[in-house]
Amino acid sequence: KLFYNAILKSVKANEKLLAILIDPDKFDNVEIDAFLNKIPNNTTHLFVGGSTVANGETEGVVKALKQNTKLPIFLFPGDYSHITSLADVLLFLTLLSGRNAEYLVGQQVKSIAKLKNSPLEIIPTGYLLIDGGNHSSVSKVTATEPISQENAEDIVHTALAGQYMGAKLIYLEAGSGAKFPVKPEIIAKVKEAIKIPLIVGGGIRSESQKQAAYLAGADMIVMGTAFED
Ligand code: 1GP
Repeated sequence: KLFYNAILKSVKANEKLLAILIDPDKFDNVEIDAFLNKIPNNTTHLFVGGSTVANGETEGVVKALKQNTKLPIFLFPGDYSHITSLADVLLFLTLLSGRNAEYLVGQQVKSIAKLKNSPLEIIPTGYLLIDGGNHSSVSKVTATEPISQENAEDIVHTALAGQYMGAKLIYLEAGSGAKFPVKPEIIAKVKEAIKIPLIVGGGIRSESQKQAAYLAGADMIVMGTAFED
């Protein structure tokens, strides 16, 4: 549990984590140097994933990243077919905000053939899609509705259910390219309720949005669109 323990250690030391998300669908391996030079110096993790990624594309991107950076590479898959053992970690996602059995357990079962002999570190992650003001691709692909930000109690209870079910991370997701990110008040309420590290992503573009999310209690922030060309 090398990579998970490192997260716990950072959280304990109150060191904030920053993951940059690479969507293999929109990423050109030829530009890898330029990309790695452009991301912030305080980047701690690279996430690789997207809702719609062509077959084999994730592996190519992970391979290229591995050759060019020492940052830990976390898979953030939209589908079990995106899993590759070349990464360091798999965020084993459960879409807790939705009621689509395929994304609560179906995809997880389908992934096992690939995972049972894989060296990937697997981190059970409760994934909550929160309304970010536009129709996100997560919502489209999974045919689930996000939870409204008006519904703080529902969000907190869903996150806690995830923790009680055994999740080791909770991920609040407003959706890539969200009009507005998860509000600081929501982040604060979830952080107060749970005992496991909290990841927040979707629609975070500015330094002030980032700082507000950290201040509210996000342990790790994920940014994607802000670093896409
Ligand atoms: C990760 O989907 C987000 O949770 C990334 O969102 O592309 O809006 O930064 P952005």
